[in-house]
Amino acid sequence: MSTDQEYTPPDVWKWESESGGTWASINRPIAGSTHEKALAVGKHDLQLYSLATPNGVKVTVMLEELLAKGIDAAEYDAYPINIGEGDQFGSDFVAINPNSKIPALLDHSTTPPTRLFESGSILLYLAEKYDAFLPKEPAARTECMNWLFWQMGSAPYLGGGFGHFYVYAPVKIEYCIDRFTMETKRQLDVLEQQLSKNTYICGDDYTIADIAIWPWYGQVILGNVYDAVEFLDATSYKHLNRWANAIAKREPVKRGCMVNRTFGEPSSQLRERHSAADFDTQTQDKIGDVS
Ligand SMILES: N[C@@H](CCC(=O)N[C@@H](CS)C(=O)NCC(=O)O)C(=O)O
Repeated sequence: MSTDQEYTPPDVWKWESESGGTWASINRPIAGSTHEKALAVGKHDLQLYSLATPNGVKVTVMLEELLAKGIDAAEYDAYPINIGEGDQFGSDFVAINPNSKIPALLDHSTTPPTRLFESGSILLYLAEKYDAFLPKEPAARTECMNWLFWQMGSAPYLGGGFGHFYVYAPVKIEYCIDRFTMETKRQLDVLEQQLSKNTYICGDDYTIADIAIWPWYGQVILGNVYDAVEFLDATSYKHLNRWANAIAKREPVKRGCMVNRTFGEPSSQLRERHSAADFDTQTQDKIGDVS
């Protein structure tokens, strides 16, 4: 890889070498599966294949919130997909998500099973299926959709832009870090202003807009993601901190953050989940695996 400041692109880009950086070994310019791999299937209707990254956490928080509301039909089996090792390019996974990214969900309550990919689509599907965390009144529902889609369009600048160049890139490039820090701080201020007038993103009620936005913006503000609290002057966003802390204290959010987690404290990792009891007995510390 060239690390020159000045780069003249060739007429036609070619995939010649790894680009460097933390995720270089899994980056490819082509889609599709690379190997045959069957996925395990558990006993519940909902089968989740994911990882506890912010995009994955959106779905596990939603499922744990539904269960906490007493909606037992939302019971689910969750299996970890190791994106660092290329599990997302296995044949069964690609059949659920042709885009090869977690989270992916199969709903076996329909025939044939319904495949779901894209965290926003999954949240909306679950909210409609179980009639929860989505306002019914048309104007309120539209506002919730506005923020859900805001997240889907905005978070790639935070994750793929800021996070990539601040944390993962093989070299620190001032231009890139400046560009995406500017945009990230603008987005944080969008949320700060919205939350200065509302308890939750869309008003008085906690909705799938909060469930989509918190795993990225809430966790960046709290320092759980990217360790950039000081760099972003995150404590200066008072309303955003109030909201982020309130959501972090919810028990279903704490549980959702543990599911399919393969990093961090062993007691915080419930790599595979099949029932609520697993939180008490199956975390990495309890099963004696601290790898
Ligand atoms: N827009 C997608 C983004 C999903 C996504 O980027 N997932 C990442 C992990 S956070 C992934 O699976 N990366 C693997 C890869 O790019 O190969 C969603 O919200 O579901």
